[in-house]
Amino acid sequence: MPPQRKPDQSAPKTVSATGVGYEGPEDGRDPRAQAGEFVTSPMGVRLPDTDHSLKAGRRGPTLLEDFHLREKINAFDHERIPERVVHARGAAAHGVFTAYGTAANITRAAVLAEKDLETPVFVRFSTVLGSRGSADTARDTRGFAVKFYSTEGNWDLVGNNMPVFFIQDAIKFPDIIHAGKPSPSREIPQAQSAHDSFWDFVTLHTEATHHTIWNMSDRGIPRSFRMMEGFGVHSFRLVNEARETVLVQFKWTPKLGVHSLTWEEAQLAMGTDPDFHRRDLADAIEAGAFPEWELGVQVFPDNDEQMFSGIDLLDPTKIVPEEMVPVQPIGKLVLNANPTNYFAETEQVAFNTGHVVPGIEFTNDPLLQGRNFSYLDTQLTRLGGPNWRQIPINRPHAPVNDNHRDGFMQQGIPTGDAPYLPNTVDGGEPEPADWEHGGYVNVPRHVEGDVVRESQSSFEDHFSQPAMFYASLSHPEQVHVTEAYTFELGKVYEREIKERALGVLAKIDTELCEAVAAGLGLPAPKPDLVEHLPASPALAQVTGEAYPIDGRQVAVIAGPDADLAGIAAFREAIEAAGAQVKVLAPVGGELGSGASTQVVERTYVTARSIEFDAVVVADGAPKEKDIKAVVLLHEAFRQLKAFGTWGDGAEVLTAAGIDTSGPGVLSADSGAGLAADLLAAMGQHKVWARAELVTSSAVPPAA
Ligand code: HDE
Repeated sequence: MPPQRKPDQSAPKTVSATGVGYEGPEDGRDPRAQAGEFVTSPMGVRLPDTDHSLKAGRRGPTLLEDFHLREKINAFDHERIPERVVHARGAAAHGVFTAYGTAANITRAAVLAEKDLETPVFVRFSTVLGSRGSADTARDTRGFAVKFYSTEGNWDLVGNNMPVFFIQDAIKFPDIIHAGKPSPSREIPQAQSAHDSFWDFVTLHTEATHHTIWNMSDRGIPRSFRMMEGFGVHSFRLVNEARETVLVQFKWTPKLGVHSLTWEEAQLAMGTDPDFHRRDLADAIEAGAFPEWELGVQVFPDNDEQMFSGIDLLDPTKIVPEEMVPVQPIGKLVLNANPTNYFAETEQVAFNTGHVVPGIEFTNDPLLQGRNFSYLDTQLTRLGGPNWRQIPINRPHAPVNDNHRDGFMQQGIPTGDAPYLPNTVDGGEPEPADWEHGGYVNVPRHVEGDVVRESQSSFEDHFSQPAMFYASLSHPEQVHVTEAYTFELGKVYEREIKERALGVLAKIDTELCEAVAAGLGLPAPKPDLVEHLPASPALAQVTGEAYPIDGRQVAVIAGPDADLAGIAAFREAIEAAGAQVKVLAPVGGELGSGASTQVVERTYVTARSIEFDAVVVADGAPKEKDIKAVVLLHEAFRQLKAFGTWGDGAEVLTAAGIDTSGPGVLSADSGAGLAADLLAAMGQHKVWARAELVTSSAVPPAA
């Protein structure tokens, strides 16, 4: 008989970080929340005064024995941790992932395979380049990182809102990030790619062309985190119960459709509301408009070549068009709760591509292989030691018996005397788990080759897919791409870099290249077009399809004489469809009197166009011309927002110089009557028929 586990050798009592037992909330207060009745020291000593330090006399020196002063200042001095080296700026939410069961034939991972299984998740969205305090709406790729607290361990799907990456090999990651981050000498510009070193890099490493054109497209300036796709980028290997494997690429499809800001909105938001995306996510969840995505996979045979129809599945700068391999839905994600504490959750969450569960394995994509090292490594600096896994937001929900010991800030109190295997001292436990017991048993993978610093020749095609991407976009999106290149390259000082960039565009599309060259005042190089696959309609975001409008915002311009009953009826109809109304008047306070009043939610001073998806003028709104109101209307018009009026509201638009018969300017007899048409217009996201009217004359629209 092997010896049995020893009884607990009197370890400290199980208590929370605040010293209170975990038994459950006392008086409805969560014992972990540090929200008890009395203020205490970190040791739990109740304090009579936290505003005065202990002094020898009212005017005397402060005493060293003032432990409260020293502990308070000491804790404050160490509140900051290093921000993430990339993706520093982010916002997150809790939610649930429900598997459809449709993936059961391709993976044994319960989180994906088990029909109706609900797995808790934590999802963090981010920008890449900006520091933690930068603005949300900078033109950039967005991170889309999902931590699944599955019954078989944590799985992290650490993706982006774009399906391709700048580089093909992890060894270049420090270089692309050094080139994209602010200049080492002046530390500007913040959170932007519109500077010399970024364009220097991407025109010298032309494998970056595909990701760069995605960044220059509307995907670089999303309207909301809720309206972005997400992609795993790499091919992953899935393994089913029969130990058969397939390669897959993951995609998140948002229920609300993929929508973007205009560049003007993005720029304005950087100043007027740098928290634009963070606020939108938190507000929507608080209002019950829970963001939703469907997870899908493109499935490929796992053969020796790891190619599909000439497209290298190990090259993260390539996609396989959905028209060639459709995305098969396998589950649904709903975000239903905001974090309680930004630092404890959103800042301390640690994602790692190396967090996988049985049934999900890696491929030899050289970018993925490097990431598997990096994400584990970075947490040591960021979170201060190996026990970052024990921080509440990072803990698996599956039992952990890892035999790891000690280290800074150990939170566990391991019992037992044999943290090694095999052992007899602790009765042989914990035991290794084989396949039948849910162990992470790798499916054998054949590997052989010479040791070389080289990549495969298929990695040398840098231009055919960017050309396909551009050809696939709708006309307004192509115009935006032209404007974005013209803006970004217009901020570059070195002529040689701009010329190199034009040389790249000459391979993608002649009109794009000529329009950008014209905007830069440089000669367009001769066309040098590459061949590409047929356009992929799935890549366009402006398709004419209508989408739900959950959480969208409508401004109603009103004043003391406005039709309050009409506003109430309008609000009811808009809110019933899931959007929100904000009443805007020249000054704050309440409109009306008696039983029918209306609180002014925004004033001409506090409102800015970027807050709203549509602008409506109520019957009876003030006719006096106010420059702030005129600016708001003009901006909203240029930003392609739907307009609506009822009664004499149209006069306000006319006085501001807006053509009430123009595209996307609706009118009705009553507030209720306007609502249905306005909702339909908002479902299209923007008034695309107005796009031509608001394009800068300096940028000739692409044909
Ligand atoms: Fe990351 N990346 N990355 N990345 N990445 C990090 O991990 C890295 C790459 C992505 O919300 C870091 O914990 C390398 C591709 C997201 O916390 C770091 C390479 C994709 C997030 C890191 C890549 C991503 C990160 C910084 C090239 C899309 C934010 C802090 C081989 C598929 C996660 C941290 C969050 C964060 C390294 C490339 C997405 C340093 C070396 C490709 C969404 O480990």
